Amino acid sequence: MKTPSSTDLAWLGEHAAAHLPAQVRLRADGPLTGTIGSEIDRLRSLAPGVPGSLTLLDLPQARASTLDDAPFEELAAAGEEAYALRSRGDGSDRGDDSAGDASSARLEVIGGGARGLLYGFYAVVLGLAPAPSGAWTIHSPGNSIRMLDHWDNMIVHPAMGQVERGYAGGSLFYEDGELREDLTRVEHYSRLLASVGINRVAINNVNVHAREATLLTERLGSVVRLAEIFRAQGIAVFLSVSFASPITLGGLATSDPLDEGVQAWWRRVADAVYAAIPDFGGFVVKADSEGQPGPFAYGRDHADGANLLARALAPHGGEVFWRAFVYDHRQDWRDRSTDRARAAYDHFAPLDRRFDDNVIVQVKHGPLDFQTREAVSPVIGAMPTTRLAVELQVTQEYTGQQKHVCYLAPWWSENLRFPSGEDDAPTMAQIAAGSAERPGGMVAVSNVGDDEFWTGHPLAQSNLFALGRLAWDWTADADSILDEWISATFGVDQAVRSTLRELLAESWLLYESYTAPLGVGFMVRPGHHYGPDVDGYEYTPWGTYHFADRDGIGVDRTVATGTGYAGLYPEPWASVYESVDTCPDELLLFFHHVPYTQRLHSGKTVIQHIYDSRADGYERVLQLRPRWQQLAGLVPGPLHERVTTLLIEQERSAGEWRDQLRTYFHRASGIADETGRPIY
Ligand code: GCV
Repeated sequence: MKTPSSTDLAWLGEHAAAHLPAQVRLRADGPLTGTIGSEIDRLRSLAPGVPGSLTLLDLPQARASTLDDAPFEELAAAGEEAYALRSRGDGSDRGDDSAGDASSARLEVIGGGARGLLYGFYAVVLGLAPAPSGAWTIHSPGNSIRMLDHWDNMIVHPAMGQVERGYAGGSLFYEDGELREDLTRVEHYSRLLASVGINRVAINNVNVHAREATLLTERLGSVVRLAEIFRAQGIAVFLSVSFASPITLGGLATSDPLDEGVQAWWRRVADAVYAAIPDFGGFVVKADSEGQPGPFAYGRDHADGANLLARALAPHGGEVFWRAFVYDHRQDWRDRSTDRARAAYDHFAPLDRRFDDNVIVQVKHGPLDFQTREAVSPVIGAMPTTRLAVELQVTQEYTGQQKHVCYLAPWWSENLRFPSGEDDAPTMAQIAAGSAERPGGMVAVSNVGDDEFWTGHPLAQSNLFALGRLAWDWTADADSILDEWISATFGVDQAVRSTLRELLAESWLLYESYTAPLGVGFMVRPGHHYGPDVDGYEYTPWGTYHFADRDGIGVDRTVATGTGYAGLYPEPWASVYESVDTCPDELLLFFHHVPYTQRLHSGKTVIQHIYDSRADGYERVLQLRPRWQQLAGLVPGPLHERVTTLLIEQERSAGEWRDQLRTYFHRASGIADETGRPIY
């Protein structure tokens, strides 16, 4: 564990507490039951005892109280994660010191259940929920699944490190192959997660190695301890499990999902897990993907595989998160007919209706792999009777690895708001959210490690915060979420706020501008995936190609002449993407192979766009550091230093991207940059 830290270095620190009106005190209103109850009691005890009050009541307490005008029935209908909020007394919405006579300020929060009460408390502390004076407002999550997956290994993996695609140090949970002794930071982390509404967490890598596989059996005690911590914040713990566990852990000869011995083994294991952790969440599974074992080995499909585990968990109320990230990672680059983008659709869409009720198919938001820009996965609209969760990547594998500033909420919002068809067709987020009978939601890969700032790049905390906020309400505006995060973390100093807004708000588009162009993706250094390497993946088996030659670039995914991928979308998208004329510029090379002289809707040719945006992007990166320098003395010194160091690396890396891409495409196309800027 690096320097011990606290929530002070994140959004639940001193600035967040400042959202509580100075005059408001937390008042105990009787004991709550259960461990979340103890947590709420603890939170109540944190506030200063001064005039005014914050009343925290759960529904039964509220019904028995004097708050007889509260919206009890509506709140009960909104569910146990909902809360009702009202401010009274000083006319201010959050009891801002400057507003009115705050000595009589009073905030009242009623939780639909214990979790709702906890969320209501955090919303007040962080200033997340407007509470108009006098009127009750009810807040409830738009998704019932709001989950973070950790790709943490117990043992440091020789190639992937301790946290696969982790850029914030080692694991928060494990050290030297065992659970950490001191789990104080896990407690802090669980509060950070609950404060933005996360209610599920998976505690080990989906690539399940030998040691981590034993969390299911001989190391279950570690899971019990983590579950105790997360339970206090209303968060259910999940394990990533290996499909081959009956063989590797159980000594069976097979893990065939239709084998009765295998079924009995999973039932026995699930029974033992629930005996130790009665509120255990369930399993996350990566099967038949990048070398992980799965049902294909036995001629079975992914519904057979998922239902095997679902049936072992069902008697206990557990869930299986079954990942749709299934593709051939040993493809021959010479084979132009195989398209990795199609794979999840081809494997999963035909299985709609086959999954048990407690299976959630977890689908990456794009068909490739968390690229800076790619199309929306067509799987999400193709499985109407299956419970789904959209998978996002908070850890910045392809988006700057927490060395580059890259606020991802605008990118996630764009995906979540994507309309699945014509007119009133539901958005991707609405489809994933599902219904009361078949609830789904959002899952994301965490960006947190044992780093003192939690996320390596302190500004990458904004992504963790935003993920929770969007999982709670996918319609929330990315800029407003950014403002919430800034005020909770850094307070309300105007200079700090406007600088951070400038640095972060458009940082995803900035990152896109100097990396792989126009939706073509990848072009990163194989293995670690950081920095430019245009042909790094071009002749590999991973299915991640750009097909650039002297005449043109891009992947032909049309129905007419390409892989047919564009035809997997409903209208209008199938037609929009099929034609070069209507395909959006930013996805042109994702869907089409075009000559360098192809004109974009922007009026530029493809080649001039590549030249210009890489050079302009780099120039804009150079403006970040001077801007950040203005905050010296206004934000904590160590944090300022860390960001400064990382901005220097971002400049270096963006320069490398600029020069490699401009030079590569000049050499490939032989076409001059009309601005005459340097090419090597
Ligand atoms: C956990 C990408 C990453 C892998 C990751 C995989 C996945 O391919 O590079 O490290 O493995 O996605 O989502 O399973």
